[in-house]
Amino acid sequence: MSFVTYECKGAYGIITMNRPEALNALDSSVLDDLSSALDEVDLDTVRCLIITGAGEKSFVAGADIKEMAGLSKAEGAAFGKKGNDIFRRIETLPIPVIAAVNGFALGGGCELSMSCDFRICSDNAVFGQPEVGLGITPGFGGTQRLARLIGMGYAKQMIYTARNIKADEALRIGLVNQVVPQADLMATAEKLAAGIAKNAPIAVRQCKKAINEGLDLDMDKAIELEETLFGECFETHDQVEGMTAFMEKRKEKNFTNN
Ligand code: DAK
Repeated sequence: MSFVTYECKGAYGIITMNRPEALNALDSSVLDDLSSALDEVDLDTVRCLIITGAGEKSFVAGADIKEMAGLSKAEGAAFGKKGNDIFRRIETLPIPVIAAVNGFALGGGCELSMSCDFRICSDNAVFGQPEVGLGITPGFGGTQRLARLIGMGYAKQMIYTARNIKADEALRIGLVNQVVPQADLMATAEKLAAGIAKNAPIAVRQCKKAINEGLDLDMDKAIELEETLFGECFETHDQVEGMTAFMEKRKEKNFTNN
């Protein structure tokens, strides 16, 4: 039985973290299954991915504390690398990834959501980096991505205090883009994914690359990167189609990912 499921719904796909008896906590098997679920995504046809958690209580309640409890230094580092490699794969996946956070997103769960392009959440969502209360540092990118997302001050406060925050505070500090009633979460995420999937896929991919890679460069180099990626859109079928549709005053566009 897999702890992570993948469902393809045409132009978008849904990955569900599915270990509800442990609030979808991440142990080695869950991480392996997440990696396998990512292998299943056909990047030629799927244009957006959603990651969510099974059940109404939890997205992911963190790395599995019971598994981590007995790790040696070397095993701890290896576990950290395993998670980091997968989260980095999500972050650099050529298609956009939306985290639909349906409850607890603590520790590794908050970090998983931050490896996605953006987050929406249900009104019962709770975010936090409780690691220092467990005697460890965030180990799946939390010390890096949280500060980049919400700024150093809030990130340091959240990490040093290990205090959990509710959905409304997560919205206020920019950790999530939208809060919706739990019953509407997946419909909202799917509508967003379908909307993204309607746009020219090559252009969307180039935007993801430009934003992700550009943020690590100085402005001159970042602008050069944008110019290169912009130039690469030309002479594609989808660039010709998008602009022709505008000139013909046509709403329907036949983007083919070519
Ligand atoms: N690990 C293992 N089991 C967990 C879990 C977790 N993170 N969270 C929940 N569970 C399990 C509970 O043990 C319980 O199982 P049983 O005891 O019934 O068998 C079941 O899920 C239901 O949980 P509760 O009974 O506790 O449910 P409540 O509603 O009362 O409480 C809660 C929900 C989310 C407030 C509570 O479960 C909780 O505080 N969970 C732990 C949250 C947490 O501290 N998460 C952060 C984990 S630390 C690194 C790599 C990675 C990391 C760090 C370093 N490197 C190696 C460098 C990442 C660290 C973390 O994520």
